[in-house]
Amino acid sequence: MDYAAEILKGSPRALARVITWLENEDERAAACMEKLYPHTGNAHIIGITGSPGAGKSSVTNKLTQAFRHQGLTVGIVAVDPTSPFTGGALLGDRVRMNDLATDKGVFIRSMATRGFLGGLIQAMSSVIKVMDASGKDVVIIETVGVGQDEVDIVRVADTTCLVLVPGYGDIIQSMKAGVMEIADIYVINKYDNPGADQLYAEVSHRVNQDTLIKHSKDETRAWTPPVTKTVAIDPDGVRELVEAIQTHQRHLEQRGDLLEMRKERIREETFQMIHYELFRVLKNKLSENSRMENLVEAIIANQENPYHAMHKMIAEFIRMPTNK
Ligand SMILES: Nc1nc2c(ncn2[C@@H]2O[C@H](COP(=O)(O)OP(=O)(O)OP(=O)(O)O)[C@@H](O)[C@H]2O)c(=O)[nH]1
Ligand SMILES: [Mg+2]
Repeated sequence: MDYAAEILKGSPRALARVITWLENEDERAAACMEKLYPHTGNAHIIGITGSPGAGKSSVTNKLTQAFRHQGLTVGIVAVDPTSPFTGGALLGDRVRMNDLATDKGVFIRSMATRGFLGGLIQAMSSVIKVMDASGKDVVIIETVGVGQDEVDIVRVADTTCLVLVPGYGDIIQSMKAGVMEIADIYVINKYDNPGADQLYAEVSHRVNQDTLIKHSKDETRAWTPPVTKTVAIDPDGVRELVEAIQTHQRHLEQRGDLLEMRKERIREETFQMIHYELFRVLKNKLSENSRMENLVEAIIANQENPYHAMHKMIAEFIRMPTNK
């Protein structure tokens, strides 16, 4: 079966299969990605990040409904830092996303953050590309913005939304820690809860300060991140956010930032791909005939040292014929 061709025709089964390959770092994914790549670059990639329980899934759900009303198709990747397959969080997500589950214009997938030899970001950006190639107009990535991994994931998004909620004592702290800087749009969710106006004022103040500094440094990229109010449990509760996201998309397109961003991303991704592939090939090579084990023994016995061994291995590797 030609999975790439099936994905291009929009088959959700083929889409699911290839994403599984990517998750398992199965070699079959590579050939497929090569065929799909020319069909990517059309989707608008939106990152939704924020503390656990901030309402990311609820916001994602409501955004998806809004995009569907506009006739757009949507892919969703929920990144669970713990266990997406057995964890309660996913169950919760399933319930909240129930109304989307039967919609053919929506594809939902959850992904673990652990274990990727080739790097989570690379696996993630491939998953996004598969969804993009399958014809999704919008791809939404939901991730808890706590660890470095999660912050990095957000870098693959065109538009990053940071979901904040009133009543958390750590807001100002996270602002200081630099988590705030990744946002293109701030979302004050649970606006129906007490303390929302105060949080809105704090965040707006902070954004204005930051923007003043940024603008004085770089006039051409001026974008003031809007602070939006949402109530993700209300039917019409994310309207302001939808508008902000689409304004940001137009901003990127008009200012040519999108092209710059994509170039930067291609540069980064290509380096990463080469890096991990070299690593994989070399690691396989070193596992043959207990070579690594012998090397370790030699180092322990003071007959070899790792610096010298490294140069020797690399020199040998560079002379190696490629298998393609
Ligand atoms: N009152 C109120 N409750 C909300 C709002 N948005 C979400 N919730 C509730 O907050 C809880 C958590 O929402 P989720 O959407 O699961 O939050 P999340 O950020 O995806 O959570 P994790 O994925 O577990 O980190 C649920 O009980 C939602 O119903 C809102 O705007 N107002
Ligand atoms: Mg969630």
